[in-house]
Amino acid sequence: MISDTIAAIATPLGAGGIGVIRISGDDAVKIVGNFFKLKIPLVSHQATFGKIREKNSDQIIDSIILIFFKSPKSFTGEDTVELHCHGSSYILNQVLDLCLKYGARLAAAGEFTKRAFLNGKIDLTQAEAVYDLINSKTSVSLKTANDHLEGKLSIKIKDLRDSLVKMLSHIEAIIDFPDEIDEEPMDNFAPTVINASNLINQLLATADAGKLYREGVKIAIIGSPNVGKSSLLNSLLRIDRAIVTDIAGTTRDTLEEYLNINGIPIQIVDTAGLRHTEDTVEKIGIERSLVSIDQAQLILMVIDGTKDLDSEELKLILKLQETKPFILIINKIDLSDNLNLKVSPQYQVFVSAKFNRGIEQLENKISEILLSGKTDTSLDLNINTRHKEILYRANESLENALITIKNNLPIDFLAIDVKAAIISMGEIIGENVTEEIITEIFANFCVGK
Ligand SMILES: Nc1nc2c(ncn2[C@@H]2O[C@H](COP(=O)(O)OP(=O)(O)OP(=O)(O)O)[C@@H](O)[C@H]2O)c(=O)[nH]1
Ligand SMILES: [Mg+2]
Repeated sequence: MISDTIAAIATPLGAGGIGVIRISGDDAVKIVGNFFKLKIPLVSHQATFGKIREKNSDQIIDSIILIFFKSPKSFTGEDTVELHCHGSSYILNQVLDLCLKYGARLAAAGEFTKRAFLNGKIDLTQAEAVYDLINSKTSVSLKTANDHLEGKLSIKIKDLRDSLVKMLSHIEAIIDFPDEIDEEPMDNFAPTVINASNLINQLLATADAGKLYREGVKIAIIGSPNVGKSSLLNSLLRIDRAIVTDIAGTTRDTLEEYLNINGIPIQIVDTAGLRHTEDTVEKIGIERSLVSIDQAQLILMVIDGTKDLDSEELKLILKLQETKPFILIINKIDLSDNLNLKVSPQYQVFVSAKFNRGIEQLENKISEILLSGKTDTSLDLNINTRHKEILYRANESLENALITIKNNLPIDFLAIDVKAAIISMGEIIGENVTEEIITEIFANFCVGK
């Protein structure tokens, strides 16, 4: 049972216009009353202006806006007070200290959201959506998070579970009251099981895209010196980020940046040009380039379209063909575009990094490759890895149920499998989950959320 009152700074530390402290629990109002003159009666959802200062002290700490949310109409479901202070980490820490001094406990990571879940305000998919919302990097991950927060996934899962629960009670009635309820041909149960399994497969098909949009991928730009790798980085970023010169070996260290390509969060790395060198610094840079190639899920291999491929480039392309998805980028098409390619990579794009030509085609090619085989257009719910594991298990139970039906085995077996599937579905929305799983989910949150 939740009994104590928790407090935390809910906004990021550092100077800002405002900074918010959140206090949740039975004693929230009483605690705040020790350093803020409350207007009685305190009205829920109304802002009150006032000063923070300890009783019997002249020292003002801050002038703030207080908002009270009376249980159960708050995010956590408990009495909650928000103190909107000026955004100084010194002020916020002073006020937080007062909360702790008068009886609040410092909230653990994600504890406000955990309480919202434990108090039945949101289910587990919605709690996960709160995390995704805070961490969303592109419009696609934002939409998924909002969809899940609205309960779109929960509704699907609950409908699915309800259909199985209905079937299970029918099966159990047949088992428990054999004299009163006529036995049914096993085949009659097949459609419900098949429907459930189909929907689960549809949901599973969104998992890979979900992971891609949530977590993103790492892409490395590689190639010989002077082919235009840094120019390409700059045109993808649409800013002059990396140094570009006509001197071969300009980029000596890897350079990482973040991009949003058609809704996919991308970490992009510009690397030092690959060549044999005796220069110590350049050598280390090239070693780092090789590490980046290893770590990337997709490679952009740049070549100079005005020159023939040299033997090193050919070797690299052949190696990539065996190991990694890559796009061959033929650069400098403003100078010449009648290149006679000796290789036929699966993907190639012609660009002029200097004059921003072909960049959009390149971006589309990148998202097309990353999404290939991952999108399911019928359901854009983008489930996460935890949902995926549970749905796999649920599907296994349903497959067993189908085997029971096909082989006309005793109906008790069917009851066992359907029950297992129902329990799995419950785990997704947070019914019958262990304390361990709950702790793991909320441990990823930040303090104050
Ligand atoms: N005409 C033309 N010149 C380009 C293009 N892209 C790059 N360059 C020029 O090629 C030279 C090398 O460009 P960088 O972007 O520094 O090449 P890099 O591959 O990063 O080179 P290193 O860092 O030395 O490995 C510069 O003078 C660029 O202006 C292009 O599309 N067209
Ligand atoms: Mg460079």
